[in-house]
This record gives sequence, structure tokens and C-alpha cells, in this order.
Amino acid sequence: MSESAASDNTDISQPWDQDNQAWWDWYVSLADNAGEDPRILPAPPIPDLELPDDPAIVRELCAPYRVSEAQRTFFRNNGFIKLKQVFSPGVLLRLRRELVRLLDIEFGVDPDTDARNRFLSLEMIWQDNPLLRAYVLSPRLAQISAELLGVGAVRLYHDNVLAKQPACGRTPWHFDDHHFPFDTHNVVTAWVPAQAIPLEMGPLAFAYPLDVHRLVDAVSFEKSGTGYDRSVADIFARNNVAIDETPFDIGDVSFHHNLSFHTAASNRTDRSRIVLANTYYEDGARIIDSPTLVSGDWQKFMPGVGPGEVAASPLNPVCWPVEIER
Ligand SMILES: O=C(O)CCC(=O)C(=O)O
Ligand SMILES: [Fe+2]
Repeated sequence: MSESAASDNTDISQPWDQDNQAWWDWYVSLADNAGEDPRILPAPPIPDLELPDDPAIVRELCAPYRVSEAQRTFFRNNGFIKLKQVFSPGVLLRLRRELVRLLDIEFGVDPDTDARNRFLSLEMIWQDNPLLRAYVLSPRLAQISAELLGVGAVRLYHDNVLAKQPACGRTPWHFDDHHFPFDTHNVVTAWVPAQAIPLEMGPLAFAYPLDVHRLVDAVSFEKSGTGYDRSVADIFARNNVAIDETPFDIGDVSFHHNLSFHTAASNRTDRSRIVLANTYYEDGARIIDSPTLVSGDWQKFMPGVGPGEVAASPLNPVCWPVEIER
């Protein structure tokens, strides 16, 4: 590659000018799938439960969850944590049913039966759907996020429904600081699986401890091809970096810091891996002066907020502590 072609491939100074779905289609194209096993296995059945009614769901989404000092220390050191029984199976299966309905409306596919190998994404699902609003602005998720970060108040950046369809490939290695246009590192994503995720479905996997990002800080991001993903994987392997790649039981929720390096394997099951990922950040944070291509559709998540300004549009409510007005 000539020098200018190489620098074109690493120039991310232009803003993203397409939608969030196009962003994800592009982003998963950057993953190296050479080592992935192509066999498709049957997914575990979705439990046949009686689902709770909406008031019971809202009560659970609002109730506090006890985070121990040991868990806070683990998160601070490692940049991620997987917590057990954050929600009951019924609350998650009700979420899944609603997300399947929305994905069907948006993409015209039943994400469980029409396998198209894509990473489908929806965002801003909470604004006109009272049930999903309760899941996205969940005081329980926001309280856990604030306690893990050790901050007094958190706002919503955005929600993201992530449906990795059967046979869709890996999510490339990355840390979210690269995507999020914030001037703070007090940013956390609650990744809420709407079904159990066995290894063959591609659970989110985390490199740790938190500061392993320093090993790859000098690797240049490449906006086409799989070079960045391969370089990060090689450096982690050469340095024997620990990776937590473990299944999620129904009810497990992971929380990752914006400096935590993470990836996910391909979905080798016959069911979509549906997750709700909500990102929360410390109240008072500002937008950086120069968001990039990789910051994606950020202005959609913060209308009216410009570079350098305090990130607090009406679409970024304080989710914890709970305000009287919502
Ligand atoms: O769901 C995935 O595979 C990736 C999600 C992710 O990178 C995130 O939520 O930060
Ligand atoms: Fe991520």
C-alpha cells in the first residue's frame, strides 16, 4: 500500500454520514473471521414461562441491586463485571418478545427464523414505547452503573438493540472510548442479554485487567479491512492477556467501562443473540472538541449539543438518582 493509501485508511477525521445500522454493518466487516468454526448448532430453547405484567416489570426495573465493595473493586481493576440475577427470567423474556416485535417491524424479518447473517441494530427505542422506556431508563441498571463508576449521578447516552443473527461473524476487538465522544472515562455500558448466551452464540468477552488497552494504544485503527482487529488479537496473544469469554445465564448482565477491550465470537446457533445495551455516563461530562467517523451517529443521541458542550440534551435524562420528573 502506498503511504497515502495507508493514511486514507486510518483517517477518521470526517463525521459519520449514514445511520446507525450502516455503522454496525461497516463495523462488523472489520472483524477477522478466519479462525471461526462455520458449524451451526441448535440454540437452547427459550424457557416457556408465564410472563410478568407491566407493573411487576417496572417494579423490578426500579428496585435497587446490592453491589458489594469487592464487585466495585473488581470493576475498577478489570474494567468489566458480570453480575448474576440482575433481572428475573420473566422480565428478560418479556424484553425479548418486545425486541423481536420491533426488529420484525424495522427489518421485515423474524430475527429467530429468517437467518441473514447480519448484525441488526436499533436505537432510541425508548422514546415512544413506555415498556422499553422502563428497561432503558431502569433505575436498577443506572444505580449499578453509578456505583461501579463511583459517581453520584449518571445520564443515558443511548440504548442499542444488538441482534446478532445466526452465522453473523465476530464483533471486532475494540474499546468504546474510541466510539464515544466524551471527555470523561466515567462511561459504562450495561449489556443485557434477552436470552441465555452459550459460548457458541458469541457472548461478549473482555480482556483484562483494564489497563491492557495500553498494550494496543499505538495500533492505528483502520477503517477498512481486518488489520486493526488482527493486530489487537496478536498483541493480546503475545502478551498472554487474560480474556473472560464465558456464557451468560439468563439474568446475567455485564457492565463494561469505556476503556475495557472487548470482542464477541460469531453466532454459531440457529437463534439471534438479542441484547439490549444501554450506555450511561457521569452527569456533567462534556462532548470532546472533535468527534470522529467512529463516533458514529452521536448527534442523534444528543440533539442540539455541540462539540465541547455539556452532554445533557433532553434525550439524556439522569437515570440515577431517580428524578421526580421523567
Ligand atoms: O454485542 C456485541 O457484539 C458488541 C457490543 C459492544 O461492543 C458494546 O455494547 O459495547
Ligand atoms: Fe463495544
